[in-house]
Amino acid sequence: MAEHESLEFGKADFVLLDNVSLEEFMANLKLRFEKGRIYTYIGEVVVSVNPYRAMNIYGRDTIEQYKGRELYERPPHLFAIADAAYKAMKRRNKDTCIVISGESGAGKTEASKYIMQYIAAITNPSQRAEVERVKNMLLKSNCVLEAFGNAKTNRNDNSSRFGKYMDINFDFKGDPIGGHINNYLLEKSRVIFQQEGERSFHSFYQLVKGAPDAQLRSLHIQRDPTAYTYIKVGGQIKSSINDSADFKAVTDAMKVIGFTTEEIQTVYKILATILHLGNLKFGSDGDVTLIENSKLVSVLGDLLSTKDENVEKALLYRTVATGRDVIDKQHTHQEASYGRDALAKAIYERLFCWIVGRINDIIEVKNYDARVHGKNTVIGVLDIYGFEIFQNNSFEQFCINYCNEKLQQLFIQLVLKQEQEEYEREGIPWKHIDYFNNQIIVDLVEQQHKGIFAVLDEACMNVGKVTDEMFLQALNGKLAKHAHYTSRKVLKITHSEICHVYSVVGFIDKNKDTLFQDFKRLLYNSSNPVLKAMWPEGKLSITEVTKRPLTAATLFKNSMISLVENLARKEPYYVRCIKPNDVKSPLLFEHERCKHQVEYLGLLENVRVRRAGFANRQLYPRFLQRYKMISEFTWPNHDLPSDKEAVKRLLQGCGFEHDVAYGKTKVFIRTPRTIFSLEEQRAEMVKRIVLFLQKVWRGTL
Ligand code: AOV
Ligand code: MG
Repeated sequence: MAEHESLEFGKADFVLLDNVSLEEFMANLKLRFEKGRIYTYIGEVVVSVNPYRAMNIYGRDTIEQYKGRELYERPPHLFAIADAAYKAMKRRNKDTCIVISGESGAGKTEASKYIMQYIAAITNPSQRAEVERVKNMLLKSNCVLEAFGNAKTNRNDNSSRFGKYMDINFDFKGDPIGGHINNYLLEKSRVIFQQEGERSFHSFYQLVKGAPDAQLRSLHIQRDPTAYTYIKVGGQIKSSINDSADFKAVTDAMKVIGFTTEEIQTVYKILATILHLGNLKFGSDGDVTLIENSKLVSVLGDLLSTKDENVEKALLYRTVATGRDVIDKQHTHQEASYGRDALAKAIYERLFCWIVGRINDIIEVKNYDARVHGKNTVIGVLDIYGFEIFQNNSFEQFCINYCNEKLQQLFIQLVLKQEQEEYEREGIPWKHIDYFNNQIIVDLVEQQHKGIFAVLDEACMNVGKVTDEMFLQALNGKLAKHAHYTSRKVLKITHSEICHVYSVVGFIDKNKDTLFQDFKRLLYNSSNPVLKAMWPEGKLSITEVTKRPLTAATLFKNSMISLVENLARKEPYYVRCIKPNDVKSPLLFEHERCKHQVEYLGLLENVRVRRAGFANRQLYPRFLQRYKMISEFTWPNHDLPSDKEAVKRLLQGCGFEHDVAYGKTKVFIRTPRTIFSLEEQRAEMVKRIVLFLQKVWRGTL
């Protein structure tokens, strides 16, 4: 419990507050932030406040201080949590995960990178080349994924626009041997539209500003981001980021990871294709829809390695099967624009998923035989897009915020609910602590038949024209009585401290996520093998396509459910990030903003549960097995009626009686200090026993 830290910096663990009240919690959080102590514990949970300035606390010396130490031996730090997750994995053969949450701009992505750097730094002491290669890949993959998946928003200059869960696999020695990345719903609408003050994905600006002249020429791109409609909608071209330097870093990272030259070229061709698509204008001549700037068609043909006439046809017509006939139906002006935008979004999303897939091919664990090498264990790191409410919130925010609610529910389940239930099960005296159970909000969104996603899907299934207003009416009809749902013109969810408000405009369209089949066939028939490989479903002819693809909401819901199941199977460690102000200031601690976050993250309840609770618990036989040598009553064997009695006697003998409680099957230990002391005594005894045995063997006793 970091007692060596001076109180001048506040309490290093909120559990140590004199009174657990919101006021005291906030005062401690503020004091520590102002003193440059950005991390504070709640037991084993790290609360982090974004410092908005470079901190000198992530270097080699700091890493050394945390390596192999127990949590409470050093001041609170991300490294301590990373070390705890690593130790649990290594010592106890457990799969662990580190879940990082907090609103947009609170510091999740930065935290996830420091955690990965720490793990990379403390592993592979023998410098095995293969392990070094894997570590390098894992670290380099961040840079590439951020280029393609992050963007400047009004909340964060480097906002993650996708969710990321990365597993790092370890061998029996505890060295990384590979990994796997799962990505969740990229906010692809950003490819064609950004709110005022925002940018599209970094990758576009990097290309336009950073690519060498010759490369730009070959892509028919000018060095001027304002020349491209899609990436200037937000009116924000500049950011605090150096796009041109990043271009080089990202290209180098792709090379190091193992992307071939042809692959890298295709990546940039796709970006250029999107930029050109955005400038494509449709006009009409009587009933006929035309492409006004038809010169762009041949540019697109060149970039996509396909015939110009195929590009033109796919943009202006769609093939439809009517009974046995297959005909080409011309798009209206509006349909053509819709198709163009859908194509731009789809190829960017496909590119992103393909990049993740390529990275996975390269980092996946190879040649590992568990029968020979023992179990391969995993540490997962989750860095998602944080809760966000803008002036105008749409389907994307709805999904992002649902994801945050679901993870909050997991936190409640694992930290608050499970803890209380275990005390009850074990018969430990326990005062119930009230907390808001988020399940009701999660159900409101994801429940079968009745949830918002189900109502949305149902609306999308209807034949004929379904409008967003009809969807809203259906919601109002089905959910009118729900305590947390209110609606008139907007979709609104309220609970405790949170109020989500969404405009339903675009929900139907974004959920259906239609991409005309013709585009899929166009891309599949490209003579560029990399591009072709991204669109395998283009192989099917119009009469072969029968299945309606799953909706965006269903895909997202399913991926969230499996993510949560995956996390729940692992031993979780938590980092809870807080954003101190909205102006990115290192000095400002906005009380109300922070209080709000503390409340909806349920941190005070967390302290209460933790305080009433016990830091450590172990089954009686397991406890005895580990510590029996430190007591004359239990070493080498005890003659007491039960293991429970033996544990009692052992702990009485050590003077820890006041710090423990005895459950039906487990002993509960309140403070980590007691465990620490037991460990020390054990280590001392083991040393003595070894010395004794050595003497016996040498015959010197
Ligand atoms: P997020 O991941 O939580 O937002 P980031 O990790 O991108 O937030 O942090 C936002 C910005 O805050 C970074 O770009 C840094 O400038 C600064 N920052 C965060 N943590 C630190 C730190 N430990 N030290 C110094 N500066 C920091 V989002 O992805 O938008 O939900 O969607
Ligand atoms: Mg982020």
